[in-house]
Amino acid sequence: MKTKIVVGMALVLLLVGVIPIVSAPESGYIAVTQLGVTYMVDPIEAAQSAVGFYDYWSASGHTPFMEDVVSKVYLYKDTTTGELSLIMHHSIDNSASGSMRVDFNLEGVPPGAYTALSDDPTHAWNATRPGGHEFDLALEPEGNWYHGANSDGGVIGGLPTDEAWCITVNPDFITGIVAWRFKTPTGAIELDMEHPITICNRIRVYVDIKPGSWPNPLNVNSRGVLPVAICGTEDFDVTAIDPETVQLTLEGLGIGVPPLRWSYEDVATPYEGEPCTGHDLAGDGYLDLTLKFNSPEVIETLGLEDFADGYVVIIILTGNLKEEHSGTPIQGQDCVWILK
Ligand SMILES: [Ca+2]
Ligand SMILES: [Ca+2]
Ligand SMILES: [Ca+2]
Ligand SMILES: [Ca+2]
Repeated sequence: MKTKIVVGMALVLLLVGVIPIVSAPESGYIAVTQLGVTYMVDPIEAAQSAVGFYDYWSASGHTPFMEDVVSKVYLYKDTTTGELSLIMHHSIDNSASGSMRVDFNLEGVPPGAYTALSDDPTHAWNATRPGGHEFDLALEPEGNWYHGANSDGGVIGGLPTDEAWCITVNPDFITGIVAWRFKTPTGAIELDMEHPITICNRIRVYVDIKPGSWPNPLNVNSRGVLPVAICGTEDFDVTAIDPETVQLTLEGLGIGVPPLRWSYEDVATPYEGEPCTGHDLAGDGYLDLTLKFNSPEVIETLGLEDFADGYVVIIILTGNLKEEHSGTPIQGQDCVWILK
């Protein structure tokens, strides 16, 4: 047993240096979905409020991400307070590209979120909109923007980080804007301007691939089943999960593999260390949802045979709670060690 643990740790130390590890947020996971493809995203972070970051003056925002005739959406975290916001902006101050009209119709904005900023705060151009602002969560559509030579946009503040929610943005790019992007800390996701996006904060669940063992070797020629547990805790009853919605996938893959069958048994203990480290503990007194996946199907659909021998791959599990628990989205992850 001691030898096995040492080998496992050596493996992790060897591989962590060369493999991009996606760090797990403390409370949830944020996913952006458009046309069936889901991307995991992190918020932009800075030590100031979202309104301060938007830097509204001269009828325009002045964030570092503003771009002529391009619309951007992103999540923003104020590291001094932890407040999570959603920032939207279109084009730039002093644009010479002519006028622009954009509407955003939002659905699913969670309770507690509020209109933190409207660019612009006065709405003189549209007499049919009852006073208020160009961006206002109390109006329909929430975003109703027109500008000549400046930016437009808005900020939603107060998004809960410890509960699940999904905001859908239905865009209507009427004139002027030529591209739409979701900005991330490392780049941007190019969005289709004709279709809505859904931004979801999911409840984090603890996942254990091959419960009771670590590291989790997966031979790409395996013909059997891959056991996976979703761990129950003092605060989380796994019978709230709808097992039929559970899938294994990879980040950004867009498709997943459902389980063959499932049952309820105490076989695993949550592991709270760094991603792609683990333990071989079995039951802890809390009931787990145990799922069996068809190994060849997982290997083929996730393309695991394309990884080199010895690679450690992050496997993502997604699903939903049952309808009586509002169908709340859940997500967790664990890693497999590819063997050939
Ligand atoms: Ca305007
Ligand atoms: Ca403006
Ligand atoms: Ca395991
Ligand atoms: Ca357990």
